[in-house]
Amino acid sequence: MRKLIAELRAVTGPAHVLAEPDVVAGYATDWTRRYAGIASCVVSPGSAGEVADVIRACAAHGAAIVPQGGNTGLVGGSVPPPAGPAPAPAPVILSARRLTRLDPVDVGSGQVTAGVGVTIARLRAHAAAAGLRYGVDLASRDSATVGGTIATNAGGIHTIRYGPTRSQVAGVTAVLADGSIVGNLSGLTAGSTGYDLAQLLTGSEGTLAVITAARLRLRAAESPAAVLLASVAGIDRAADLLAVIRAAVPGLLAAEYVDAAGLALVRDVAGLPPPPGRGRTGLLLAEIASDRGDADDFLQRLARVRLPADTAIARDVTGMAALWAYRERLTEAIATAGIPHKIDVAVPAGELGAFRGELDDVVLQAAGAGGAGPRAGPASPPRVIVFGHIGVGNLHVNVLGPDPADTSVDAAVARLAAAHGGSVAAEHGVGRAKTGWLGWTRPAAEIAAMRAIKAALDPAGLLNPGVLLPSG
Ligand code: 2HG
Ligand code: ZN
Repeated sequence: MRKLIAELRAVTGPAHVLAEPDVVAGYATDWTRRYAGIASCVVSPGSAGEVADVIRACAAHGAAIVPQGGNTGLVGGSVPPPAGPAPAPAPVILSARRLTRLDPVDVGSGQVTAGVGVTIARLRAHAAAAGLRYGVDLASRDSATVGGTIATNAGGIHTIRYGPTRSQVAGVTAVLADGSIVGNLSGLTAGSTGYDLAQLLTGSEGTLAVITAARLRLRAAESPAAVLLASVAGIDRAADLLAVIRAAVPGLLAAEYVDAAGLALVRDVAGLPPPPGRGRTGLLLAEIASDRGDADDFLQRLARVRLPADTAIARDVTGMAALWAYRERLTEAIATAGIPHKIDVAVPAGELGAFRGELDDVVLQAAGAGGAGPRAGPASPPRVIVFGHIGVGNLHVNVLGPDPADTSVDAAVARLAAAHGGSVAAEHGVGRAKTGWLGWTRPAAEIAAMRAIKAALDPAGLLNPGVLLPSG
């Protein structure tokens, strides 16, 4: 191991290989604190060439590589497993921290080239300064990176308008497991010459190659003209109201849901004032773009929609941010209440009510059957919080209470989503958490095809082993 670390230091310079156990442990633990592993060191290469040399050195020593961006992942995909197979050296975390080059915006093509370590907040500000917009935004924008969001095909709050990260990726450069550098950043929209590497790597969670830079599509600038916050008694009501708003007002930039339990918690932890309504029901938040730059246009359209009487509409930046706070501060609020089970799923619009209707019983049953044993049950009933990007059927089910090491609740909720025609993973990736559930929605032939691709590109299984694909 010392020899590998010395070789890595020779590649990047000694300052860019961290091996102090305390420091490494920080990188080896994910945002949830639920997934923590063992790594031998953290290496931060400063160029694609250095990434290639790092990969070659690791391969020579049989050390696995865990690519890592902002480490804001929630499914264990950006951290190593608790213990590697006995004789093999512990994995090396390959951090994107120094791959932060951000080229000037190419206004002609409406694209920009960014290193994988660039944060989403920086990218968005950079695009905005050029009068354009990057289509992906999410609450973890200050830490989440271009690389991590490509690896997981992250969605975020504007998926309803611009699609997930996949829709923004026009090209990548990446280093394969044998150290060869591939891809291109030309951003040619017309250029079809076979397999699309950039799209293959998007959502591959670091298992096929290490992406070093990306060519990203930007959108025309469109600022939110208003944020609307309505109190709704449950997710099916939220879905109904959203359908009406959507039909009346084209150009929704976001459509988000927070249930009553989430609202109570975020108000309590973040000290937020009561929202519109009695504050005891759930919330539907819609962010509306003014399609013609005419700020009053949408109000006339909204006037035709029968909104709940106490709906709040904010049109100034401060007012809009105040309404967003009920949604945006929820993840951090939940983290203060314990280590949650976070189950990111997709459910078809028509099934949202039925899914929610069955959810509490499913959680209760799974929690009872989990670590505490069927008769004992957990000490107190699990707290179920449901929120997320309702406009694209992406729900974040958070459950507090059951032992973080017990995955019964997670599996049961994912199974319920699959039973309703949804997906066991929507925008957070599969990570280490969900590999065993892929077969619930992906046919065996598709999983076999994914395995064949993995075997072709990474025959020694060095790139993020144990992530995305089920072992065995
Ligand atoms: C969000 O939409 C993130 O805020 C995090 O995807 C979701 O905390 C979660 O479960
Ligand atoms: Zn989300």
